[in-house]
Amino acid sequence: MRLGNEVMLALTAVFCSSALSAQSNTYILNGSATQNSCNCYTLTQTVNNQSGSVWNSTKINLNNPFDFVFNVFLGCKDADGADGIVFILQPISTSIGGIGGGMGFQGIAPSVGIALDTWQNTGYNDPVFDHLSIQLNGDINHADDIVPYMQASPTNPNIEDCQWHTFRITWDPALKLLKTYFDGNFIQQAAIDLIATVFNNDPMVYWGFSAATGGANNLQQFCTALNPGFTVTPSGNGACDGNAVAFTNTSASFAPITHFFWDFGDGTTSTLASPPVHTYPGPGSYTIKLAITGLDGCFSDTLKKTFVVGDYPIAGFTIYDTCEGKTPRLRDLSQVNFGNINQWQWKLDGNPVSVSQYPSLTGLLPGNHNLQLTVKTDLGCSSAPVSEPFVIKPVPVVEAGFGNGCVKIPVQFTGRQTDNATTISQWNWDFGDGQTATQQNIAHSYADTGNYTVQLTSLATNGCSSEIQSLPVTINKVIANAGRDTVIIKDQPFQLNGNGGITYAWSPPIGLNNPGIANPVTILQDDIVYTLTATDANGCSDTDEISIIVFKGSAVYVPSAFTPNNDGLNDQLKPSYTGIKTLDYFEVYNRWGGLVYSTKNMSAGWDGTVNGAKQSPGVYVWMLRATDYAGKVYQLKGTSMIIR
Ligand SMILES: [Ca+2]
Ligand SMILES: [Ca+2]
Ligand SMILES: [Ca+2]
Repeated sequence: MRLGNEVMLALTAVFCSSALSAQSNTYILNGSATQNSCNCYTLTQTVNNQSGSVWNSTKINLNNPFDFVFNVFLGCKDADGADGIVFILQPISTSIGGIGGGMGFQGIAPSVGIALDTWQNTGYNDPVFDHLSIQLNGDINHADDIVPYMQASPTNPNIEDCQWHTFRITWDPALKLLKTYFDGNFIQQAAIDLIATVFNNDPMVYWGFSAATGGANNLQQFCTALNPGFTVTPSGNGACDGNAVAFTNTSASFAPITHFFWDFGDGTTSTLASPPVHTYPGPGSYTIKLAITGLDGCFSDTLKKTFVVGDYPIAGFTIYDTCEGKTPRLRDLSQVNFGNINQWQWKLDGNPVSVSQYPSLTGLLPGNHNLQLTVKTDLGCSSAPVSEPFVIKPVPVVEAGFGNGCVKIPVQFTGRQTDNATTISQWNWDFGDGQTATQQNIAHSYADTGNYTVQLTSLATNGCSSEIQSLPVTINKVIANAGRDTVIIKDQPFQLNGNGGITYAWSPPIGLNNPGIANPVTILQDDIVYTLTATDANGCSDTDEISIIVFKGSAVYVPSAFTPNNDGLNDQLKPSYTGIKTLDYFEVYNRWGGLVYSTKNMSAGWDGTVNGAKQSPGVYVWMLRATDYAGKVYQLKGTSMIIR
């Protein structure tokens, strides 16, 4: 920014509306300065090359301490915002100021300036950040500073942030200490005998602000502080119904506060600096207001804060009896009219168990229990505790007894109760083959072989079910084979050949050397049918029969006549065979030697026709060859007559 140290002369004098204090309520405005309200002034507008200053019209005596609190506004432009404002003590005039980087302070001597500098003038060794400095006699070059400059805001290198900030300056003549604060934070101090060192032993000085713009600008303002403030106890969100609430005044003001106006939001008010504790008429949200008036006659804005008075919640819940191993069903029914329940304290059988809305109630032992709940709101209001009894009911315990079985043979299933706390009212068998039963003990037959999963549960009279017992069962099957039917020779040993099982029994035992083995030897005199019972390792069994014919001798007989008239008697010429194993042929010829019939089938015979034509009565010749079971061959020839 361009150097600017022009000193301006007085232009205007403006008076505040109240005349409560002759010393502090009259201010003289110069240059671009304007009054915004009773206690607030604009020093420069957003216009280049402006100079504004505001001076209290009455000198103060530096032999007395002061504690000045201001609100300052450095504008809304940072990089292109300039130049800053300076609090100045000087004995010369109420009509001085100047434009540019000197901020209206440059060149004024004797003087003390406390600058809030928002433009970096490298020629004056300004840092890049907005800074606070304590300087003497209008010398703005930091090379000559009596104490180091500091960043003006400890939290932000930029104070041209469109915000109001507090700016406090105190003077202690006993300690000869000048101290500065920004937004409530101590920033810098200078230990200096101002009266003797700077002001040539004259304690009387004017105080005021100057500000300037140059090639860049900002809206720059200050107020003599008139900031209402208070705290409420209890702090936080609020209080519970019926509790006393305390209010503490924390207002900050340039001039002494002459009047307080409290509105507690419930129709009651107070004008005391420290109002008595207050009890609100009931739960609700109240708007507390405080406005103050300074000794200079200025009225503050009204500070408003919302304060919530909560009511007491009512704890409530329902809990349902359940069976051991299950979690009892729980429903929180707590309620509150004002505020929000955000804390739950559960006690189970007298012991704290949870602070969740829904505690985890698992693994409880059977028996009588008691659950207690106390709730609290976000306003800190607690309910009375409520309790509910509940019961964890015992569950039956059962065992299933059975063994592996055989197809279509009933398997015995046995249910056994092993607890003594329940009375079982129903048993539930699932045999794994789609069949179920509800008896304690029951026989069940499986239609097919296989591995099945049997499940057993029981239901007790208290409504609780046992855990599912799940066990495998194997169903087996045996197919007995006694061998093919056969013909054997009388009195000759014959070995039977049974299979299909592990153990065997042949019945009847006639002729057998051992009826209890698979392959006994039999010697027979007469035909017999044996029944073989084969049994496997699981006890499954099956039976099969073998029919044995005993060959005792052979014979062939051919009738000498037959009567093929379809009367059912002797209608065929058919040999009878005894002990014959195979027939090679049986042939019939007519009287002219023509073959009229031939067969190898021992159950067949001639019906007296050839190609459907009845043959004439008379004599026919037959020939036959057959072999018996002993190997004897019959070669026979003879005649038979057709009789019609
Ligand atoms: Ca700036
Ligand atoms: Ca500067
Ligand atoms: Ca800045």
